[in-house]
Amino acid sequence: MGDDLAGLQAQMGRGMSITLYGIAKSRASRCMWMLAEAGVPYTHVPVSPKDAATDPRIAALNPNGRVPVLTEGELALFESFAINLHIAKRHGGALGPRTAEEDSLAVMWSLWAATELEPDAHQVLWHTLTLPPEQQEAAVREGAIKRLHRPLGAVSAALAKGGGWLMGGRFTVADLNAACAVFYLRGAPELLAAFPAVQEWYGRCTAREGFRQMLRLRGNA
Ligand SMILES: N[C@@H](CCC(=O)N[C@@H](CS)C(=O)NCC(=O)O)C(=O)O
Repeated sequence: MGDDLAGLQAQMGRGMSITLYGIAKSRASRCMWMLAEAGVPYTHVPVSPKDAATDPRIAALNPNGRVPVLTEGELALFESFAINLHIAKRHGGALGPRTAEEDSLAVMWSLWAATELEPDAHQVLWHTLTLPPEQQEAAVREGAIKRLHRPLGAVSAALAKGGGWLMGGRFTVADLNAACAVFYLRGAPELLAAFPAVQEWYGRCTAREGFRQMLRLRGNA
């Protein structure tokens, strides 16, 4: 992205207030992490996922009836990773893409995190920590863990090539969004341990003050 375009976007974003809908124990936490990294003040409207489909404020902003939703001026956005890309581009400085190529890479890693990593990582979370033990299915968990070897191998390779970060040799929204999907693997530490480079990168991402701040909002869970 050229300096002119980035400057114009920053100018457009200045002065417009941001509101984030969704409790910290939902995918809104991803946006809380991003907003903390960018140092952007915002109003928080804590809508629980169980109320999202019937909350008229959400219905007016997200036809899917889900959180998170972020508004900035007239703009209403749903999809946690897309929200983070927006925050990074408009307010994130070096956290966002510096060139058109980096913009494409950030989108690529975000779509990859949503499609290649999140669905199976979510299964691992549900079948280790979220569901009551009697509803957890070892076969579902093991199947998901097996499939996750391929995308985790892809992160390892990208980190080796990229100097420890997914793009631009620095921590960016690409790392943040991907790490949000890896967060679902907290019930399977043995899986991450099988990918030392990913474990080390994830440790660096989650040692950041922005992540710690988000975790405190979740009650450290
Ligand atoms: N792909 C969406 C998923 C959003 C989503 O599933 N949100 C959950 C909370 S984490 C929700 O609002 N669930 C309520 C429902 O489905 O009724 C995103 O990443 O933002």
